[in-house]
Amino acid sequence: MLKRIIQATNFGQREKAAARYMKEVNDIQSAKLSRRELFKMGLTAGVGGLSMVGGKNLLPDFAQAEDVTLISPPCRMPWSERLPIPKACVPTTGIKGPTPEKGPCLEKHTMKHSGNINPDTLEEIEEDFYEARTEEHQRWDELGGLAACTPYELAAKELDWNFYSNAEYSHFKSKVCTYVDMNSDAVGILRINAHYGSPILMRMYNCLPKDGRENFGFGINQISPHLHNAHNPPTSDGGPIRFFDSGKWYDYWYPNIRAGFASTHPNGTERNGYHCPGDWQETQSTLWFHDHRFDFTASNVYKGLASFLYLIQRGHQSRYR
Ligand SMILES: [Cu+2]
Repeated sequence: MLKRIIQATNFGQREKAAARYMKEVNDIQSAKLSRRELFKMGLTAGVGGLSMVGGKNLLPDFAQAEDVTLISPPCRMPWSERLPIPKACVPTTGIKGPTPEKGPCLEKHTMKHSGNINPDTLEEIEEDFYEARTEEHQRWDELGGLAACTPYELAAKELDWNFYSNAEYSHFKSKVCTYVDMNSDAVGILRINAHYGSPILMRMYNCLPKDGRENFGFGINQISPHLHNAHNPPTSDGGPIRFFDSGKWYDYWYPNIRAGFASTHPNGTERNGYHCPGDWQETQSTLWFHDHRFDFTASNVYKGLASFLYLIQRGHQSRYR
């Protein structure tokens, strides 16, 4: 198999392999087999069933892996579990520590968390956190400041996770990094329910392991949670180079306002009986936020640093669970 891959990286070989693969795909299509029939023949699972189709060798070139030993993951029943509905984060009753003004907080917050455990006593260790944000929130006072915000406190943590519900594999733990709602202890993938016109302050603590090398192969312990899309100030967007270290927090302020509110549509727009600040055509809905650390976005997201933010018009929430 390895030899084949090496051969295929040669340009000429790769083109030939691609052409052969496409011919095989076309042969499968012209045989007019349904997906179910292909499964019955084992076409998607192994070598055996392939020769059954018209006596031809229809095995895609790169699938000839007879000498590969499977080491992980263990087998499991396909499609046996329902996809989970992301748990809704619960607003905090009050932001702990100093009131977050538009500028950064200079005091430390001391707290215990399950991501920092004394290995001898198995007790949570007190840890000092400092605010990583250095820039002021733009238009903070104009859009209501803290009084207008629904506050949330989330933490990025490393956890042991078992992807297998089968009791046989209960010991099969993987290290994941994910967001945890500190108010409800719900573990990601999470969901923040947001409404147009109601700003949110999402305080994100970086509780990932202090030693960035203890990352089980990929990812990094610095984070920059980026709310994908939405009309937010750059200070709260989670840009690739606005990442911060373990042991710090960062206040992300989402005004939840439509684009155009300060430029093209300062008086707002009317739509379906609603007055919309900004341009109603800029309305969005199901958003996600994910880590965006420069050079490590893919690996940190793959490790689990992603969640949802549903941004809806107040009055429409009955459509959502
Ligand atoms: Cu994104």
